This record gives sequence, structure tokens and C-alpha cells, in this order.
Amino acid sequence: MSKSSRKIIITCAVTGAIHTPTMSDALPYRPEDIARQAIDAAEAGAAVLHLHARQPENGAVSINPEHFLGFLPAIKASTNAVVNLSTGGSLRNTVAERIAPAKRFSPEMCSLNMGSMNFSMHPLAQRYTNWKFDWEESYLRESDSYIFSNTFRDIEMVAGELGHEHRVKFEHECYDVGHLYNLKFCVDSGLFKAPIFIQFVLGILGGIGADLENLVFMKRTADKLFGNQYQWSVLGAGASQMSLATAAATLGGHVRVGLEDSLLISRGQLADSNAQQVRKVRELLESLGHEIATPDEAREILSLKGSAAVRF
Ligand code: KMH
Ligand code: ZN
Repeated sequence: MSKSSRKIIITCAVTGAIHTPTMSDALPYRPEDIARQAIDAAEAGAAVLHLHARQPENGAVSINPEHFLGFLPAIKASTNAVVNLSTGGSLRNTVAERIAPAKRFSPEMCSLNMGSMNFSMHPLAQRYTNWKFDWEESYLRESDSYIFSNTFRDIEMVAGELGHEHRVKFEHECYDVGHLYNLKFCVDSGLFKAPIFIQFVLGILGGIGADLENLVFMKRTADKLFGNQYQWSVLGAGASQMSLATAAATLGGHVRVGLEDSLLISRGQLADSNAQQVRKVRELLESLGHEIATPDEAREILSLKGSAAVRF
């Protein structure tokens, strides 16, 4: 085992597609704000930056490559962090549409969602009354009928177009135990090479709940299916973010934080930035005796192609 393989990779998911501008003034959506917060998160200790784009004028989710161009070069110029582009993007677009930014910019990593589900955010709509932008309320409310479509055919297409053609390493987002079996089928079919990187996603409505027993169940299942051929990380949605990150580190995993997954810094208190969450998780992990991976150590752990091979 090389020196870096025992270090913990902090991924920071900077803005996402779940939260809306009304929910927190800290949520970045203008390109300069996404860039600034991503750079600060990297300086605070995030080795990987998971990035979505938004429309600069109103914060609506965007899969337009031009909107990614507003922040990718600035991030690359100022940090050595690994850039991971979302292919989840706007939940209602097809996968073929959602991978357009990644095909253009050929990042080191991309998310890849491992199953179809009713990814629902509709309960969030009830918590707010004065909306900053008119798209927000209906976007959330209508998600009770969203099917976030990620079929086997979609996954095979992404594996070919990004994994093989662009040597992208995937953050395999698994929202429930069945998604691990989907991934196993794909690995056995030769779509992905070890080490695969699994993000256990806990606490999204439509997927498995955010508690320690479920994390242990996900990990035990992945151990059974993938043995030592995988690396894993946890994303706990909302208030579970920090406690599940700490549990993941204890169980031998990596961690993901960021305003995409939680707007909080502690119970009932909004975070003022992505970097604040990165600093907090870093302090928690270091106080438990863990070491944090640098971006180059993350590249070694995950066998990434390197930043010289990206196209931005
Ligand atoms: N927001 C996360 C729960 C993606 O970008 O592909 C899921 C996510 C999806 O990160
Ligand atoms: Zn995402």
C-alpha cells in the first residue's frame, strides 16, 4: 500500500442542483462566485471539486457548456484541485444532454448516477415563502414527479463516451443498495476499471435514509461486491453531513461536503461558504488522527489521468 492510499480525500460539491438561491445567500451561482468558492474550498483542503453550473442571472440549474466556461479556467489557474464535473446536472435532461460539458472539457473526473429514481426535493418548497426567483418554487414542487433517468443503456453510453474516449474516472453516485448491484453488473460487463470510486449518497428523498446503520449496510454490500477493487466516500444530505463524514473516515472511507449537499455548518445554522464546511470537516478528521490527501495524492489513490489531460 503506497503512502497516500491511507489518506482521506475531501470532495467539495460547490453548488449542485438541489438548493436554490432563496435558501442561502452563500449558495454560489454566478460564475465568479462559483470560482471563488471553489478556489477557497481547495485552499481549505478539498482535493476534489465537484462542479455544476448555474445560469448567472437567476441561479437556475444549467448544463450549458458556456456556463461552465465561466469558472473552469479560473479554477484551473488558481488551484491544483481535481475537477469533477457533474453529469447529473438538470435532473430532467437526458443523460446525452447532461454529458455535453464533460465531452467538451474532458475533466479528470465526472459524476455518474447509478440508477433511476424519483429524486425529489418537493418537501423543501414548503419551508420558504418569499422566493428570490420565480423558477425556484415550481422547480422544487414539481420534483415529486421527476424520474431522474439513469438507465443501463445511459450508463453504458457514458462509460464509452467519457470513460473510454476521455479517460474520465467516475464518482459512481449510489443512492441505495440496488445501485451497488447495478454498478457490479456494469463492472462485470467490463465498463469500468479498478479502482472504482463509489459515493454513497444518503438522505436524498427517493433513496436510502441518512443513518449510520445504512452507511454500514452500504459499505458491507460494497465490500462483498467489489472486495479491494474500490474506494468509497460518503455524502450525507442536510444535517447528517458532518456526522456521516466522520463515520466514513472511521470506517476507512473518504468524505464529501459542500453546499450542494447541505447548507448548514451546524444544526440550525447556515454555512457562510463551502470553505467553511471544508475547514470544519478537515478539523474534525485531523482531530481524530486522520491525514488529508492533497490533490496529487487523490490522483494516485484514484488513478486519475492528470490535470495536463483536461481541456479547459
Ligand atoms: N446532489 C447529489 C445528491 C450529480 O451531480 O451527478 C447528487 C449529485 C448528482 O451530485
Ligand atoms: Zn452534483
